[in-house]
Amino acid sequence: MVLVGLGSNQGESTDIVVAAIHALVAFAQPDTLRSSQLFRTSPVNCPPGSGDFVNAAVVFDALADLQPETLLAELKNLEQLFGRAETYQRNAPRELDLDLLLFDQQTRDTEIFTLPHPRAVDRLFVLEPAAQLLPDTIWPGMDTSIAGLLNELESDEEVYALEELPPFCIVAG
Ligand code: PH2
Ligand code: MG
Ligand code: MG
Repeated sequence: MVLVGLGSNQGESTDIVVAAIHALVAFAQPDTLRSSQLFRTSPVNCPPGSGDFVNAAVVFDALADLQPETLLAELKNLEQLFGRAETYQRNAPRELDLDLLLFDQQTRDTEIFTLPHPRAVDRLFVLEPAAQLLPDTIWPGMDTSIAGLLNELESDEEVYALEELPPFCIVAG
């Protein structure tokens, strides 16, 4: 099971996120990809003047032999394909951000990346969509389910479900 977080706050964010959800099917076993609702969220730790985000999450069964390292590189390719430019400004507005949140119960702590995604559990814009998909999944190293983490999180982030429907299996919001 792979959990990916999607975000966009530049360009046609809803269209970009929906198109990116479609693109992720390429890494999924047939008919396994499910999407959360789309959410409009207030920017967290972003430069002044940054716009709201569209956020979502998807879960799928990874193709056989797909490793987290390979998937991470593919996600980066997709970000660039959707127009994301390299920048040195932290959390600068971006057309597409694809974060590898979970890959089964695997963990990594290398130069390239940390798995599970280290900041995910502090962020409502991640946990809210993730909890629609995998409420009972235990977060590796935390002894708590995603629904439990969401429940415990104290946050002043604004996170609203959008009317637009994601292209796949819709989870009750
Ligand atoms: N991503 C960030 C930083 N801040 N805020 C929101 N609302 N949504 C995001 O996806 C997001 C963010 C870094 O990737
Ligand atoms: Mg991110
Ligand atoms: Mg990212």
